[in-house]
Amino acid sequence: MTSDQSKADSAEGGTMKRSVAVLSLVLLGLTLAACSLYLANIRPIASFIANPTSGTTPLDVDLDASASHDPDGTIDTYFWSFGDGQTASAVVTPTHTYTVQTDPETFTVVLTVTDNLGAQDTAVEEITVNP
Ligand SMILES: [Ca+2]
Repeated sequence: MTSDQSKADSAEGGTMKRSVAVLSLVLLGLTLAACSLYLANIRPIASFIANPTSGTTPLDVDLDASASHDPDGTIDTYFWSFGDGQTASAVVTPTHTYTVQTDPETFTVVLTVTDNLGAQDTAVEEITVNP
């Protein structure tokens, strides 16, 4: 009776140890899968066209980021910094008006795109505005 009881206990202990080992392996596998997914993510490519890139104030510039893409996913966000202190987000084809007072000025437009896994890329274009 005592011997049977101890056998049963030890068998139960063995099953528990196996369960813990299996759970550990599953967790390890999930961690490795998450890491490889993150490491394998290819960065998106930011690209845009500005038209025109120079002119007299007030200058309406059409910006088009539709050539931006992500080789292995999708682009989640578009963020524009127009170079004159103003910004825009969630717009692929904004139009921005530049104004200068007495001297010509060059503004640097920076587009930042973020893919579905958080990787980013930027593209830059300069706009010259004459009074
Ligand atoms: Ca990607």
